[in-house]
Amino acid sequence: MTYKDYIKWDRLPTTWCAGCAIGMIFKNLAFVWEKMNLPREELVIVSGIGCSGRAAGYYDVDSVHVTHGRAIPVAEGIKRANERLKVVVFSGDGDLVGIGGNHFIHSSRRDVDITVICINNGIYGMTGGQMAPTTATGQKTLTSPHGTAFAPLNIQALATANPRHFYARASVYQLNQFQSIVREAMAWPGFAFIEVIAFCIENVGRRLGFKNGHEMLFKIKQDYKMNLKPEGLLQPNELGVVKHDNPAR
Ligand SMILES: Cc1ncc(C[n+]2csc(CCOP(=O)(O)OP(=O)(O)O)c2C)c(N)n1
Ligand SMILES: [Mg+2]
Repeated sequence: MTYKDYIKWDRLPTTWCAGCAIGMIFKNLAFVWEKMNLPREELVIVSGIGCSGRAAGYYDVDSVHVTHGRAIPVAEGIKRANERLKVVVFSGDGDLVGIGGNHFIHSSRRDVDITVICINNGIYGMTGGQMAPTTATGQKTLTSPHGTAFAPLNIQALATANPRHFYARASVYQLNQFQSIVREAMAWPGFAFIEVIAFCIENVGRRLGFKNGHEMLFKIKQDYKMNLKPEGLLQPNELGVVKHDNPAR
């Protein structure tokens, strides 16, 4: 098996804009499955609606592209029906922690054994760049032309609220780290949530003065640092894994 076996090449080119972050994450995920030597028939991908949510249709494995916000409960249902499957959710921040936020907190509470990969570009990308619950305070968007006054949702706090948890923050720049986190998450026997810091050039970046996706990628490089052994939670600018396996914490 190579990473190429997990991708529907006849569906390419993808719908993603030139310079988009999603394709890099999409491809690196397939690299991980190649390293795991994971049989395609043991893998299921579930995506919701959004640019990130298009991934389900591009992987050459059993996949479901569900209604907006419902990727996590559908993934939970698949896993509960067939425990042998590796079930991976690949979707956006708006989908998973905006409209789907309630499912996120309850599936994590039930600690169902799935891996959730949340492409956090801090925006509703597909619909044109509207402010999302993840948009940084002060950021200008289509629907917050003077900068949003609100604080972004603290995903880490929600994901680590339960005694047993696995939360990781990765980025589209640090892709080797992303790969090792995915391996760890897929081996974790419980709900594993990976927030991948990404960007959207066409519907956010250009309004902010970025010339291309490359410039946004390097902004992530500057803004985020790895913390391989966090004591407690990650700082907002840190990437790493926060996990706790002992229910009697
Ligand atoms: C029930 C419902 N409400 C709203 C929409 C419109 N809609 C489509 S994609 C989207 C946001 C997607 O944002 P995100 O999940 O962050 O994905 P991105 O496009 O940024 O990758 C919205 C609000 C919809 N399709 N269905
Ligand atoms: Mg988004």
